[in-house]
Amino acid sequence: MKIAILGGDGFCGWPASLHLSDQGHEVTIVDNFSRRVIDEELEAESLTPIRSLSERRAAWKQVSGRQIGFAFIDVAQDYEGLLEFFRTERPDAVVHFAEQRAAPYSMKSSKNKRYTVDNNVNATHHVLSAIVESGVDIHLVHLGTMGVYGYGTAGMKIPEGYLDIEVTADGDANGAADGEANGPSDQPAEPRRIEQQILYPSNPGSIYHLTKVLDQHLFAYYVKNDSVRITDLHQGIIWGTHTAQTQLDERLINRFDYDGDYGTVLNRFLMQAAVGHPLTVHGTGGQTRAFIHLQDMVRCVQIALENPPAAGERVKIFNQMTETHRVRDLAEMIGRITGAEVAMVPNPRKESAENDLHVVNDTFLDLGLHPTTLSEGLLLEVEQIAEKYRDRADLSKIPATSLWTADQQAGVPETAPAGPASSPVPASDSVPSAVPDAVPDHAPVK
Ligand code: USQ
Repeated sequence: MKIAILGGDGFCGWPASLHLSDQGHEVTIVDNFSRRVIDEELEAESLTPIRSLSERRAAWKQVSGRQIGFAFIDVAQDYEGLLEFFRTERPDAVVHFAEQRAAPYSMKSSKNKRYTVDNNVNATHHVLSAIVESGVDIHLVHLGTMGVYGYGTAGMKIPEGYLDIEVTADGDANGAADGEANGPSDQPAEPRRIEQQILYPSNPGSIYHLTKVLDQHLFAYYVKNDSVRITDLHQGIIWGTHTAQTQLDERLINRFDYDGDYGTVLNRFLMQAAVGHPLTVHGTGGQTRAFIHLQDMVRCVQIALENPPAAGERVKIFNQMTETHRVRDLAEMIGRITGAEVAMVPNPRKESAENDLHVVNDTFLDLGLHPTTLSEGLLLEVEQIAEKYRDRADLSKIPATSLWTADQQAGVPETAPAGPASSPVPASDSVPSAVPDAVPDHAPVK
């Protein structure tokens, strides 16, 4: 299959590109390096030393004998470039990872909120519009989030995208209300019960999550009007950093975000344990979330590509998660196996202090996913990766300081160490080595 990976230089996009290339697909990455630019803006780079995309692609060719193509396109801003790309490349499938993905980053300021909405909603709409205008029969696979549902369960398992509902129509067969005149037969009818399926009511917890809700409506419309074939993957929190391919060569290494904006909870706790920082549990730690290992993510994307919806079929929605955990339970478990201290810090987010979460994920299991669930061995493996690169960490970047409202407080532990983890990193080293790759290059490079 010919597959374009939008956002293929990022945390999910890079390992997915490698996995699909390894499967024998013809992969082209489309990226504008926005994630590397944000690294510079936040002065918080990946804990692992990621290479420039050109070096990554060259290393992959050397290791596997396979080529990954590249086109520099800002999907959110350069509609014509994207359209031209679809027309000339004619991909069978597009995997859309090209969105700003951090909730805390999206909540930092009004500028960040506007950037996240503009970037994410424009990117998704440009992709849909360009698929229709190009006339190419493309299956779109989009990385969505479990966060579109919110994290309450209303006493039931969260279904895969659609909720069964039943409405009562109290009019007669012609829709007139009881007692209303309605032509020849003016007999009130028995109330009728009508079954329907609707998109599960959304309840996003950040501007970032809200953009994925808006995406869902764009998808529903383009399926209805243009019969675009779309799969939306409602993904939980990723943990882990390696896949089978990223660990083949140091130059293929994936990102490891640990900072307060981009680091996600389980990887952050493992990194914090590795560098001797207290584990930063926000609030009571009663938040329950869905998780999936990075290796399962790439496999799920492959399964989704192999099982496209038919033209005219509604958006296929898969819950891309394998297990749920409560934040404080994770912290306690990591504290137990690593000896790390657990710190309860103020919650910088406006979110429920405690919630249950039960989720249906039957589609991927039925299609052959064998989940990689949390195990001590795998957790320690992630901690060891963090330990290996601990000298690159800037501990002052660990606490989450992006506040959801002025009423929240930063998640800073009372005993937090600050500054570099051990040997200081010279300031010049904090500039990502990959910047030369950010030079615009509109032609796909094969
Ligand atoms: N949390 C802590 N301590 C920390 C970091 C986070 O207690 O040091 C808590 C947060 O307050 C939150 C939970 O852990 O209650 C999850 O936070 P997170 O940063 O791991 O995850 P989130 O902001 O929800 O976003 C991440 C990804 C996003 C993806 C989402 C899937 O960044 O792209 O869509 O996970 S989900 O959470 O299922 O919506």
